[in-house]
Order: sequence, then C-alpha cells, then structure tokens
Amino acid sequence: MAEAKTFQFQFTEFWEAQTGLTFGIKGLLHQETSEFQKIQVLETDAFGRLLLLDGLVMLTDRDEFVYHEMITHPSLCLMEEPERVLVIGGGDGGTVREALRYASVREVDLVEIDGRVIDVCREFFPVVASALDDSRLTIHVADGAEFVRNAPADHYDLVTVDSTDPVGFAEALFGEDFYRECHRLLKPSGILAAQTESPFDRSFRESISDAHRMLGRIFPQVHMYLAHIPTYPTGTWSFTMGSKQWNPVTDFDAQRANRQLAPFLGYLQYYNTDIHAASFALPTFVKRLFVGV
Ligand code: AG3
Repeated sequence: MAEAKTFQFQFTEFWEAQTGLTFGIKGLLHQETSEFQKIQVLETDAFGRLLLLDGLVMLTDRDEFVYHEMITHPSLCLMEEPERVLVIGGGDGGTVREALRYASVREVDLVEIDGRVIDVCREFFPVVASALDDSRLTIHVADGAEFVRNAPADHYDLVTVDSTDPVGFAEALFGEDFYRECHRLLKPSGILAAQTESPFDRSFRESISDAHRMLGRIFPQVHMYLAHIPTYPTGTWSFTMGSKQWNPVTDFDAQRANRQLAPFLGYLQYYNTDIHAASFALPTFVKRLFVGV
C-alpha cells in the first residue's frame, strides 16, 4: 500500500449536478459485473467498507445499522409474536439479521435477484451477512416481483422491500401490482415496510408520492417515517409502512415493545421506543409531498 500514501483516491456518489458525498478511498477490494449490475467493494478512510451497486451507495460498515434496524423494528415491534418475514432484495443480509433477532420469528424468506451480491457480502461484510446461515432462513435467488406473484396468501407478518433505487430491474418493486401482491401475502395484521428514498432529493419526490398514493389505495394505513443515514443521498432517508391493522403511532405499546427488545437491546444502535414515535413525526416539507395524494 505504499502507493496509497502518495495518491489520494476518492469516490463520490453525485446526488444532483456536482453535489454529492465524497469518500476517501484506501483501496478497491473487489470489482465485478454480474448478470445484473456492477458490484464494487471499497475500503474507505472513515466509514469502513463500502458496497456500491452500479455506482450507488448501498451500505457502509459504519452506518448500515441505521437502515437495517429501521426497515425492520418499527414494524416488528408493533406485533406481539411476529413469526414470518419476507425480505425482497437485501442480499447483503442486514435486514435478515435484524428480523432474526426475534425469538418468535421462525421463518424468514430472502428473495434476492443477484446471487453474486450475497456471495460478495458474505466475503467482505461478515457482520452484515452474519445471519445468512441461520437455520430459520431460506434464501431464494429469484426476481422479487415474480416471487410475490407465486407465494401463498395470508402467510407473512412482515414484508420488507429492501431494494435499490427505482430504476432498471428494481422499478417493478415500486409499482402498484407489486404492492397488491405484497398485501395479498400478508396476514390480516400484517405490515409492508419499504425503503422509499430521500424526500430531500428532488429526483425522488415523484416516486415517493407515487408510492404513497398507490399504497393508500391498497392499505387502510399508510405512514412514512424517517431516519438519518449519513452515507445515502442527502442523509435524510424515508421508509413507508403499509399496514392492514395497526396504526404505528397510536397502537404502539412502548412498554410491551421494550420487553420484546430486551433480549437484544444491547445489539441495537439506533432503534428504541423513543425513536419509534419520533420517526413518524414528519417535517412540513415532507408532509407537503402528500398534499392531494
Ligand atoms: N438499500 C439501498 C437504498 C438505496 C440507496 N440509494 C442510493 N445510494 N442512491 C439497500 C442496501 C441495504 N440493504
């Protein structure tokens, strides 16, 4: 690594025009083009390892916990004994790791279209991928949009959509047909939790209000919540919850949730019962995205 000291390498994910987030790069650990996308693993100077898919930041060692805790726990903590979870995308294993923390969860299906993402994450992100060998998990290397069309109705407590941005093959995972199938797979008390990009980024605003409108036609309860993810575009990230029964704020029992979290509270770094309520409080500019929706 003598050269690394003499050359300064950087990677930038541009958000808009020439504005973006730049990482100092110590080295390129892996690079390949799979059947679906370009997969790269870089060693950064301050955020540990960085996974890029087609040049977009998917996760870093240092802040992956925010995204993975927040795509799972707000939903699972609304349920008394969640048993079955479906993860669409999420081949890195982070979402699966969080869902499997619950002793009541006895079946998790992970549906990742690109098997190479799973292999690369096993090799380079052992903490994120740590639950991929759990006996309660079944890994399906398959297209999520097709999987949901063929899966049995009334089966899952939680379906999470842990996808990349709504471009190319991931676009189907932001469509109304897909959401309807997810609704069909859920039990009467089930919840769909999807990552829905940054409300601050102008290029995502339309897909956020579209997702909200579509989910509103399917689920009686649709609620957006936010988390701070430093390495994603703008750092303000949204998730959208479609719920068949529970209102995530008024039906939340913090005392009961704390008992449920107690066995693994020491592993959590972002989610807690105060964050639960706070994350559903939306800034005015975000609420305005839903005016007329
Ligand atoms: N989540 C990826 C979110 C999209 C990030 N977008 C971006 N950087 N433009 C999937 C990876 C975590 N399991």
